[in-house]
Amino acid sequence: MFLNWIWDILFYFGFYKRAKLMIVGLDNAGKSTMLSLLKHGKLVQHSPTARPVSEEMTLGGITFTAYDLGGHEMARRLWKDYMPAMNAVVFIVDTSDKIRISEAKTQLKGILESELPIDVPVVILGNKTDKPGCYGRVELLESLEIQEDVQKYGENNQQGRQCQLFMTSMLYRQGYGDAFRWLAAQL
Ligand SMILES: Nc1nc2c(ncn2[C@@H]2O[C@H](COP(=O)(O)OP(=O)(O)O)[C@@H](O)[C@H]2O)c(=O)[nH]1
Ligand SMILES: [Mg+2]
Repeated sequence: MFLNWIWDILFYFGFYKRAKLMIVGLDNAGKSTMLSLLKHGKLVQHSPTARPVSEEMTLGGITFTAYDLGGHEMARRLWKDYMPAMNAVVFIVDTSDKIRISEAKTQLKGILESELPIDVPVVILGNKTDKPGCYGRVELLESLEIQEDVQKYGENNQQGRQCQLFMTSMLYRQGYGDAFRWLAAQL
């Protein structure tokens, strides 16, 4: 149930420590949708004209800041400035958009190999798994070229950056609860 896990996580993040989470991904990946799910527990459709490049919200002690990557140099410069202050990064990718997957890969590599401190965990959400013909987990690991990052820095390895991939559907409210639980456990 939505409320169970969200309060678990808010409790963990918010009462024991205050946390800053950065939510990034190409535009159209599902970031705003996820924020509205977290905030209202339901999907809110944004009109194309009312789609901000960056958004911020606070729940409990957690600040969620979402940035669109790719095509927006301003946003990119903005989140780079914020990066050193982040406690965790959530990277969302649209698994049904095979045309832009290499663009997403470039952005993700930029984060994993960037000035983001090595102790900041990165969780990757392969979103829109409900769409026909989308990439599955194995295909996504391959096309994003993150097999190594996810294995090498998997849960049992304390060296390097903690990095994990979860498959999600915001439409069906699937997968992101597990992802946030994993993230909370890394902090
Ligand atoms: N089918 C499907 N559509 C989704 C899912 N998540 C988001 N969307 C849709 O994808 C579009 C872009 O989502 P949005 O949250 O605005 O992306 P953002 O640019 O990353 O903030 C919207 O029309 C959403 O309704 C999902 O899991 N499945
Ligand atoms: Mg958005």
